[in-house]
Amino acid sequence: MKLEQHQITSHNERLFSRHQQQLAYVTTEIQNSALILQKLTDFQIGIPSWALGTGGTRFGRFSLGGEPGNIEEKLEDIGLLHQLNASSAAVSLHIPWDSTSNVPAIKAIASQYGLNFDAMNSNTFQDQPDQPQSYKFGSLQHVDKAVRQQAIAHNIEVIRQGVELGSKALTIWLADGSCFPGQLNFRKAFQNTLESLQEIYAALPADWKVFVEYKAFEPNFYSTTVGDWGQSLLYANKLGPKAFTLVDLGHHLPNANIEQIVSLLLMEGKLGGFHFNDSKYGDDDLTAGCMKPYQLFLIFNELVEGMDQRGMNHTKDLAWMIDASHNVKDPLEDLLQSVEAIMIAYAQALSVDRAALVQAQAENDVVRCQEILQHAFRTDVRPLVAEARLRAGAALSPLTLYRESQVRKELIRNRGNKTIATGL
Ligand SMILES: [Mn+2]
Repeated sequence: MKLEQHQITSHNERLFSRHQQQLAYVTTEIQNSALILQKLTDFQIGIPSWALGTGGTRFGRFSLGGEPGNIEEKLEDIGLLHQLNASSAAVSLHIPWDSTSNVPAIKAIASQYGLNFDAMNSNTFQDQPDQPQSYKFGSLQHVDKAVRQQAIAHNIEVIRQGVELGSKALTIWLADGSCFPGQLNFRKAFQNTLESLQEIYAALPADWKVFVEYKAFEPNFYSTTVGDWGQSLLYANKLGPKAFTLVDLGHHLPNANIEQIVSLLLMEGKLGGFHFNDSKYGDDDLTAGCMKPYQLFLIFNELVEGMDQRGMNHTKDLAWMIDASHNVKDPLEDLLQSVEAIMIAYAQALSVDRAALVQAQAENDVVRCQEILQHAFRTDVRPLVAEARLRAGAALSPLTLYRESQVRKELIRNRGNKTIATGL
């Protein structure tokens, strides 16, 4: 469904005077607010096609109703998010879940909503009904060459479909690893994976990137063949200039210093993109910023500093995507919350007094360093994020308008109560 422009306009009119007061205050507090507004307007976050329906755990899944049943409906839902927040202009597809035989129609729907195709995701972590070989014991790492070949061919097929749609990147996340000590020869698993990745890399078009996503554990519980950023960076370095590491915030062991990882990957020119989410215990795939908003800010602080050091374009040079699963919330509401949290963290990072921080670091003024970062984190930048949306023709409060418009009720009316979105 699509909102009428007058719905957005009248929503904004109702909130406008209060917004003006809040904005006036924050623009006096933050020196570079005009620049921040421009950067917020440009910044776009990729929505994962697999997160538009209710997620589940191995214990069960509780459907919400009105979930998108196909790629067309997924694009409609992301189009609605983008109408509400003007910050969700991309979709990250997952093959085979989103495979389509009608590429021109899909491209037409995407362009109607102003959406681009961000990185394509392959899937060798589960078996499809018609495939001859099983991924039970891995895919690109497998001891049997026939299994590796099947997984390589799948990734190359994902690239082919991505080229047709206008995507420019492939994300490979592998479930490969082992569940028990002794099950796997680590070196052989690494070598097999590297050789497989090299074949996929050779199939990349000149203007494509491949992102190697790492994850500490799960579904394997003893070893993971791309288990951390060091292993991912090893693969990326051995593969070549089109290969990068992808950081998923939920894929670390507890208390990992993700901001330091990000800083060093940027230094090496090997940070490719992001999967935003938040977690308390493991790969919880919760709403970005819901548990550790200060960590999210610190990560963005390193991103902004590191990208500026290298003269990178904040909007285009890294792939910004969400990877989440919604078990108890309306997925669309959850995604609106995640995008908002990411924009807030980005705005806060942009507001850091960089020159003062450099000086305080040089003087070993630890207290001042902390004060500078915490001042940025504790300044309420929400009016700036709202103003960027307003200027782009979106809603001052996307979540409020979503609820006022009774979107979910309408989706259930149109699609039914029992639809199940393909995905996790
Ligand atoms: Mn991920």
